[in-house]
Parts: sequence; C-alpha cells; structure tokens
Amino acid sequence: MKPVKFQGADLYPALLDEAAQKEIVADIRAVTEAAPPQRFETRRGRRLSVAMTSAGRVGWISDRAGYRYAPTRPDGRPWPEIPDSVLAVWRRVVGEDRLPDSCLVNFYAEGARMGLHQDRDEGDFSWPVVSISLGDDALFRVGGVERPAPSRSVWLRSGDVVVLGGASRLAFHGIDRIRFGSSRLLEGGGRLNLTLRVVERA
Ligand code: MD6
Ligand code: FE
Repeated sequence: MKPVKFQGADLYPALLDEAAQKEIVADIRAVTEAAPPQRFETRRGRRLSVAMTSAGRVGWISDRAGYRYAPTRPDGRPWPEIPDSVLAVWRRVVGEDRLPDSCLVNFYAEGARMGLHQDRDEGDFSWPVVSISLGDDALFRVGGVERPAPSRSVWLRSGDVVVLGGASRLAFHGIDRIRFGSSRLLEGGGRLNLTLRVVERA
C-alpha cells in the first residue's frame, strides 16, 4: 500500500482492517493486564492526561526525576513482550532488517490530549517511529523540526498507521483532542495509540 505524505510523514489510512484491529486490541489487553497503564507525573509534578504503559525490552516512564526509557517498570518488573500482531505492522511498513525494541501504549480517555513534542530519546534516529491508531478519532498535529514551524492537523481514525521517518523523524507532533465515542472498537470508548520504536543502538 502506498502512503499519503502529510507534513513529511507517511500516512497509511485504514491500513488495518477490523479483524486486524480486533486482534491487536485483544493482544494489547493482555499487555495492559500485566502492566496497567498509569498517568505518569512530570518533572514539574503535573500528571499527564494520557495513561501509558509499554511492551518490549525498554519502556517509557516519567516521574519527578524526568522522563526516560527504563528496562523495568516502576515496580521493578520487566515489561511484557511486544505482541506479534503489533510487530506485523512494523514488518509491513518498515521491513525485517530491524524490529522495534519498545512499544509505547497510550490510552486516551475522554478529554485526554498530548502536547506538541519531539520523540528524541531513542538511540538511533535512522529508524522511524511507527504509530498505530485504534478506537476513537484523534486530531493529530504535525509541525516541523523547529518548534515555530507551521503545523497542520489531520484526523486519524481507527486502523490508520503513521510513520515518522526521514526528515519527519524529529518533527514536533501531538494530539489536540479526540472525538470521544466516535468508534465502537474499544469497550467503553477512548483511543489506544501504539508507537513502535528502536530505542537501543545496534
Ligand atoms: C498519539 N503519537 O498518536 C501520539 N510519536 O497518540 C505520537 O506521539 C507519535 O504518532 C512518534 C511518532 C508518531 C506518533
Ligand atoms: Fe510522539
């Protein structure tokens, strides 16, 4: 499938059919049962509106010491493995040469949003970040590599996949808002976003 270019990113609308989406949701439910998502605190003591957990060799955490990738969960236990159904999406859009070692799981309840940020804590920016949207629609904003650069927004729907690679790898991006209740994929509504990353240097 050929992607659509959006602000330098590759957008694959409806890459995942309903069966593929349901399989991923079931596999991620096992991840979130083992490692429940939490609303992390920031260095400034604010709590993020998005609830997060991870799968893979390293996971993303935040606390009063700041944010970072960590080899264990805050309770000291390892992160669950990245499900094969999720790795299959990376294989489709990136290939087999290297697989991601971290999958950040973001859950957006009603009113949750994510401010404009760059993903720049990974060891090797030559690998893209692959983002999978499931559940409610989300307004995704992408700017440039410099924060003041003009930005544009696009509604991401369940089953859409975005690849931030190449010149867009370090682009600022965020989620302005979700349309709560717009999808029936997730029981109880909300949005699940998975981002696959290569964190450790080869
Ligand atoms: C989200 N996405 O869609 C947040 N990061 O909920 C991201 O932060 C993101 O979509 C890196 C690459 C692609 C993304
Ligand atoms: Fe991001």
